[in-house]
Amino acid sequence: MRIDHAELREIRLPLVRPFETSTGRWSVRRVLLVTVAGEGHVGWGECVAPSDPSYSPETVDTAWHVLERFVLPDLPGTEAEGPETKIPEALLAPSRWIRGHRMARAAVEMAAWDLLARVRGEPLRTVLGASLEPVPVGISIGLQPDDDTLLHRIDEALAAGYARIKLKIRPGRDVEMLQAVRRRFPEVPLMADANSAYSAADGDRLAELDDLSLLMIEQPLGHEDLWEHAALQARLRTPICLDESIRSLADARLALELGAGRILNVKPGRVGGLAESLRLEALWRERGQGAWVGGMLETGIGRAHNVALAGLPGFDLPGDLSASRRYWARDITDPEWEIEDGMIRPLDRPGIGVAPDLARIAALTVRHRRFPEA
Ligand code: OSB
Ligand code: MG
Repeated sequence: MRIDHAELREIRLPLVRPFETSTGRWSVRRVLLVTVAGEGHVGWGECVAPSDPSYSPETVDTAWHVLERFVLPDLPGTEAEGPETKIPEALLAPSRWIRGHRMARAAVEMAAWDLLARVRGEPLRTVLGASLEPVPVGISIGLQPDDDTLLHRIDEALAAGYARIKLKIRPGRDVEMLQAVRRRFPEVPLMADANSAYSAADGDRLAELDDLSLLMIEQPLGHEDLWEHAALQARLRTPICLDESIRSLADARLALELGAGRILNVKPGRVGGLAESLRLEALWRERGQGAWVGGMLETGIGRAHNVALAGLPGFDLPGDLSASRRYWARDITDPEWEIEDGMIRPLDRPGIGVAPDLARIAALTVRHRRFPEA
């Protein structure tokens, strides 16, 4: 497979409602889209880096810089053959020397997976080695101004069929808030995500969550605090799920060795792409630990990659996949993603399955570059 040219664009898409976490508030999603063209087909990838470095060091602008300056200029003309699942990473070999910037590189790697699947005429799910079965879907609900609003949002999510509710927490909106939710919804599969809002000194407070039958507590401590997570896990009954802390297979091996968490949230952007996600899935499955596919407020394009990945057997827990309408008044793909009976179904069509709405994407584009230029 050969890549002839690539394109990079930034679009801006307003969220239907602001999304608030312990680190800040998202109102408009700035999204970088990458296309790679070759063999008569075009593959699409989405960069999940946010506007600011609050989730990881990467931002939309660092990703643009690294892609424009170091990754995409070397891509046209690269060729790779051999075992199918090695091709996307092999196509990125010219930029293997780059340290970090995984979200930037993942956008290209994922576009190469879509291209590979389209060239083969198979759904991305199939190329990744997964079935086309629908998968259960959870929802991530941001911080709300008060408990009444939160309970109302949970009612809406349950009515929409979501199979698991994840609530964002932070100091000041944690134990009492979750107790109120548990009183109202004693049986709902519930979990909390702190996005690193706590430190090792908050162990007593976090231990109070053990009485709430949470499925897991996601990333309570700092993004570099694996050792502290291990100490916390040793005193909690509730499983810890790691998100920000796991950027690679090496991080995951260390986390397992330390006992830093029992459950893994895999976001392909965070770990550098789908190939690394497959290695994480295999590792976690071999160890018999729970795992699921996370989200970063993606458009229908990034969501399609996540839905494809979520079909692998190691992802045995509902992912943060969500319907398009949860975030967007109108998505940029045809069709948009829908939930049916708490499940999301991959499309039986080549590649990511959904068609990017080119006219709408053009109308939303604020900057654009082509490699090689025209
Ligand atoms: O921590 O999982 C997270 C959104 C943006 C950044 C980080 C996170 C999230 C979510 C939303 O929880 C997941 C989604 O529905 O896309
Ligand atoms: Mg998280």
